[in-house]
Amino acid sequence: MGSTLTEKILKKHLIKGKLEKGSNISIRIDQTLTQDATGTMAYLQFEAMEVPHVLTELSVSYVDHNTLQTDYRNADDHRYLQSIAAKYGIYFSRPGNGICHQLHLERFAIPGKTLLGSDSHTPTGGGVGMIAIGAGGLDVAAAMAGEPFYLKMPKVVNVHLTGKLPDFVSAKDIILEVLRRIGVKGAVNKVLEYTGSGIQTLTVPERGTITNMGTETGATTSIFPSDEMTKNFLEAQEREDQWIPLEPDDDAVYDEFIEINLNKLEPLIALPHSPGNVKLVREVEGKSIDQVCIGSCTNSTLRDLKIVANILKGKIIDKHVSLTISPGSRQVVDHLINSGEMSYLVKAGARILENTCGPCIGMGQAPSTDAVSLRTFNRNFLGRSGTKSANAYLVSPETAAVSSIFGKITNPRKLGKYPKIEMPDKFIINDNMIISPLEDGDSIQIIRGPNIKPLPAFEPLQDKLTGEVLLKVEDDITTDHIMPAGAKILPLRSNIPEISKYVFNIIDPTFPDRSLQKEGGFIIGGDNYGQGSSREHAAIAPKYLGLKAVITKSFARIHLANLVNFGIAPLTFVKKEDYNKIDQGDLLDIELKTLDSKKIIMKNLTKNLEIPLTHSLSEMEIVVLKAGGKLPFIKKKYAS
Ligand code: MIC
Ligand code: SF4
Repeated sequence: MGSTLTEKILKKHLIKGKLEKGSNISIRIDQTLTQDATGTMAYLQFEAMEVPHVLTELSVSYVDHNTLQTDYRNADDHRYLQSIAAKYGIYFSRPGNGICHQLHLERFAIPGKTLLGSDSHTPTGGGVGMIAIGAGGLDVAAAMAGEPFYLKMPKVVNVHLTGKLPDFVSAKDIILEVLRRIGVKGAVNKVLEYTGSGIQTLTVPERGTITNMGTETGATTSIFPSDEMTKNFLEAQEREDQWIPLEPDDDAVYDEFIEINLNKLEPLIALPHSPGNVKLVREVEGKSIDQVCIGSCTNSTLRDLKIVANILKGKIIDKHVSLTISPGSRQVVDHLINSGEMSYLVKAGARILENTCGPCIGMGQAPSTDAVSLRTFNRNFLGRSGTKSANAYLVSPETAAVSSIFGKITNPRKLGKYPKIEMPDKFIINDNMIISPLEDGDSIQIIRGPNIKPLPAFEPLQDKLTGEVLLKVEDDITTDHIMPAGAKILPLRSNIPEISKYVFNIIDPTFPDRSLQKEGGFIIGGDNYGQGSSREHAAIAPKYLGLKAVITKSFARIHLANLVNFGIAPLTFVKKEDYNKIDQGDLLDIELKTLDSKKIIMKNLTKNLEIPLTHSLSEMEIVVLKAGGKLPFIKKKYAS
């Protein structure tokens, strides 16, 4: 019986466990990446581990999220991160150099390696045939300290592509089609592995768009083989020595199968407020738009911006539309300037922003009241744009650019002729905004600004949890609901007491005060609780407010791990319908002595009911949870 590519790479990195679906395994991590919004906390935790130097083959710290710098706080974080990188042997990508995933793909991703990143879109690296996984900052800090990464052996889904994309249909439409078929929880604890003749037509950056947004299906990661296309890409990045061929065996056995005929794909669009709410562009054509944002780690490659530039060449955007462009990297900008294509964008009226996440995470460019915003990004959750009443739609660069001309959601085919673009054989390489690690960083002083507060210490988990249901929520609650981002809140990422004031701000701004008054309590959730980002602040800040356990129908992978890492019990209903037996305000009593047996009894004291609960935690996770989280657990380990 042959192996999938996922199994082959995992096998090479396996430390403990068996590669059997659903069983707990641990793997060696070769590379890590962090970005500044999660990185400050991750490195505070790394420092607490007291390891003198990172133990990975390569670790990179990117600054791309918090670059608005409306006061000293973002800049202080950048300075802290730069000093940490110098001290501990980490590459440092300076603010403005580009978006972490795009840069990592260009400069560092290597076929066959493992990458763990403190950002949920780390799977972008799967575009060159590596196992690239998003995780909470603490797990990434632990990997830098040489700890293995623990995960459930995922099922492997074969996404078999045939045919060739028609004009005006691009990689974004492929991943939107995957989302249309399986939705935002369709691939939880699964890997999406791409094969078929259709993949030969897709370049690495196009593959990166697909693996990037695979995150929105809940997948652990997504991966393409390493083939001639990969070789060409690495050659063009002057990294041909890092290429190795990698593919699944012909008789590889997959758990599930999805077939997509690229010839038949049409331009697609995700409607508010979920990336899984996918329709044909022509079904919603004609709706007036106020804003178009092109960029993000999904669609800011040279190919994407060249297509946009050539669609806009000689045209002017509609007078009611604001068009922003955030290029993925300086390499992309350099090419656009050299080729003259940057001027097509400028002349058409585009507002050229920094090479950062920008509007994707609400860092500026919030749309107007009730606006319709068309974005090439990967997420359109409620309020994420910075304007709660706005409606964000997710589309390809082609659909975004053509729509910006007409001022309405427009099928890009209306443009008539698909522009031809010329891609360079070699990319312009200029790594002077990446600072290499020092041989010996011992003498480096860490620089901490006043906004950087130490991580609060948390007590071990008690055997019996009592308290009130502070909030009851529906299915598919995202980490953007739990711990919103945006220009106002993101600068508080290194200050837990301050950021905790915004927990659940979008759903119920009274949550933080109520929680503190009641000395903590519980949250009741539906399916896929905690989908979306890797931000561990969605666990740490509620923990700071006294959250003891979250009881749901099911959890998203990264958030579940983050809850354990910070000592919050993630429990699930044995019978999903028991969700209906609890209301906000009910008093609960949960006995955790039986955690190991997975059989837990919860008493609803208000309604005088007993409700059976369970969990999906491994033995290791139970130990971590009981210790009050991963940090006390690791500290204990290094102390002994
Ligand atoms: C996101 O796209 O939501 C983010 C911002 O990149 C997050 C990380 C964070 O919250 O800092 C992610 O995707 O993990
Ligand atoms: Fe940045 Fe947006 Fe990508 Fe997150 S999804 S890393 S905020 S560009």
